[in-house]
Amino acid sequence: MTNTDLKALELLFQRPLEPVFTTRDQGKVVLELPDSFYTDRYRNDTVAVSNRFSQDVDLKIPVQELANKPNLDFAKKLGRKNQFSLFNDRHREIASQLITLFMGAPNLKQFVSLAAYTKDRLNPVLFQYAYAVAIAHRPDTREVPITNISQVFPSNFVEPSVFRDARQEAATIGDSGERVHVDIPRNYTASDREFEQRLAYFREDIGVNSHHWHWHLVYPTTGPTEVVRKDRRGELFYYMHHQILARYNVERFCNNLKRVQPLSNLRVEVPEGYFPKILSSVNNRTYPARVSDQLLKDVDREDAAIEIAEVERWRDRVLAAIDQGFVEDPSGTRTPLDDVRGIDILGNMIEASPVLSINSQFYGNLHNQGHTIISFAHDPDARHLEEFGVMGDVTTAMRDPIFYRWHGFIDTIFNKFKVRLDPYNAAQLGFDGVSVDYVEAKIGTGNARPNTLITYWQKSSADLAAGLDFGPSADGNIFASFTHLQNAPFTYTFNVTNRGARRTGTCRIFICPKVDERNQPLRLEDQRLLAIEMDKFTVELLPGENTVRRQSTESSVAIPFERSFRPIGAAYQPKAADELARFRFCGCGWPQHLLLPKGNAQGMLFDLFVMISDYSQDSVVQPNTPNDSCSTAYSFCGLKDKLYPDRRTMGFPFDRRLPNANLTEMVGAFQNMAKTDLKIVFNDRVVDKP
Ligand code: CUO
Repeated sequence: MTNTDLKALELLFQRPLEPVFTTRDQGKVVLELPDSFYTDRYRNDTVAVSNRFSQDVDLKIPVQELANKPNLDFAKKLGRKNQFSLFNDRHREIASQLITLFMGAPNLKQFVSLAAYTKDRLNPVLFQYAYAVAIAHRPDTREVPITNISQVFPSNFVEPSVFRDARQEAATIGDSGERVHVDIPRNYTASDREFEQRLAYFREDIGVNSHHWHWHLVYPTTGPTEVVRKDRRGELFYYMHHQILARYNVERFCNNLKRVQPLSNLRVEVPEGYFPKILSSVNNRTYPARVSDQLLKDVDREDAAIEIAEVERWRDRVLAAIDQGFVEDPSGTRTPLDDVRGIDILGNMIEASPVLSINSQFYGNLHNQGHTIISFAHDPDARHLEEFGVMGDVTTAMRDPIFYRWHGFIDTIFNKFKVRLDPYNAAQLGFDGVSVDYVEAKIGTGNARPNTLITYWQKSSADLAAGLDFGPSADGNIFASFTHLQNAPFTYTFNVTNRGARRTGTCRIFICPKVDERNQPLRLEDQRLLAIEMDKFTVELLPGENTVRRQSTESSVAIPFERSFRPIGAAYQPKAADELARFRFCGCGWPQHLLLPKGNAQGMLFDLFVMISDYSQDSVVQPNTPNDSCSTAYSFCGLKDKLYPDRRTMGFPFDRRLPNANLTEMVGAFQNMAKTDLKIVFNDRVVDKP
């Protein structure tokens, strides 16, 4: 990166707990601060401190004095060693003010100064969150890559003994220039006595959790309007989390477990316990656990207070609104919950975003406060001085089995609304004159058997050096190896006949499980709720026969491994302008290595469903903003600064009831749809990443 201001911004993602005057980029770069930037602890030693850290560096980046020093009193309530939660009202309010402050910096240089000045004066997790939101939304920071959260705060993602190994390894071989490798153990949170442990590979996957963090970073609930108010954000809250649920439930079938039971009753004991064993970076304590059969309680703490009865009241009001078919704003004006805008209104109201909720006084803050109650179940009145558990933090919530029960409940509310809408009719589902005649998915290009896909374990590594504060700044990075599910890349091939003039269609690919965990066939209504979106793209159809080919790695829901875990440091940055552009803001998206569910050893059966819909009913006229070069995961993440690029409601056609008795009948009734049996075979072996 040529511009040193942009470089400085990138460096502020590294070593989040170290003072801003220490070196970054493996000891190669240092920021030169005005004396007034040093915190009281170092104020009397500014010369000595800056000399110490500016020896042997290749680059010194001067930081401008601030025109006005900001008053940071608003953030004082959150100490530097406290946990920061996006689900906590007070924390969100602090974050909102900080984002507003960052967004308001008049130019790039002053933004660098503001960030450098505030970093050591604020809670480090709060800082990194608000800072990343500002980088993602300021027009002048478009080129700054947002470092993946698993690399900024690795302790939130991996088993803590790894860090001791990493420091030890780096101290012994780090200076030799060799790469330091450490192993993250598998299956460390529970034994196989706990059935839920069968899903640990999914819940504790680094890519899954960093995707979730990144999604909430792109779609904050509070902050300046231009940051919060995004096209169809409430609907995307529903849809992205709904897809996570569908994937999780299917993954459970693969492991002989039944679907999650939605957490609809907050007054009975929760059988699922969870002992996360990961460390919080800010205070070096492990995240608190929740024992099995814990009863949830009203939360009455200085940092959070919420009664279960209040959450129940909000739930009942939301359900009543759905039953009545309209919502009311504070002045009593009614807005109908129709088939176009209804789901978006509900998403923002249930999550809830205080900026976008139609009436947060009345409909409350249902989903967020559910997270709060669950996350404090172990210490609801702070008598043990414990902080929240993993459910309190978007970087860690998806590790806990109860996440899927709570979101399962939220999803049932959204579905109550969806089933009230009329089933899709023939005009909405069909595409006259277009027929899909043949569908297959096949691994590679050789003679593999069509429609048999393979999953296996893969060992990969990610660089965690950026987040290892006070660690060795030796030349070389620290690679942590971990084992994750992987799928063999495959190609879809469709034959499509177009009996009209040249036209455009949207190709929608889903897989639906055919049977449940007991091998019982699923009804269309169940398949609809469990349909996993695999891909969505436009196709140009010439008159006559067309063959459409698409690689699984091009999926519109997923991003490749390399984009989730790109290495840190100048040496790894692309030099060419177009590649550099692709490098920025690209971390949101389902991990490609979990694109397919695990399947099972015998081969689990799915319907591979393909539909080509009429693009003239799907297309969206975009505002004239620069192209986003990393738009590949738009189904889950939308497009930066643009409208959601598909006019149909998200999940179409499976988001609403369908007019047919089963999928075979539906595909028979509509020529623009086709399906085939697909088998996913799991191969229980570990392969090193090539
Ligand atoms: Cu993503 Cu509950 O919204 O965690």
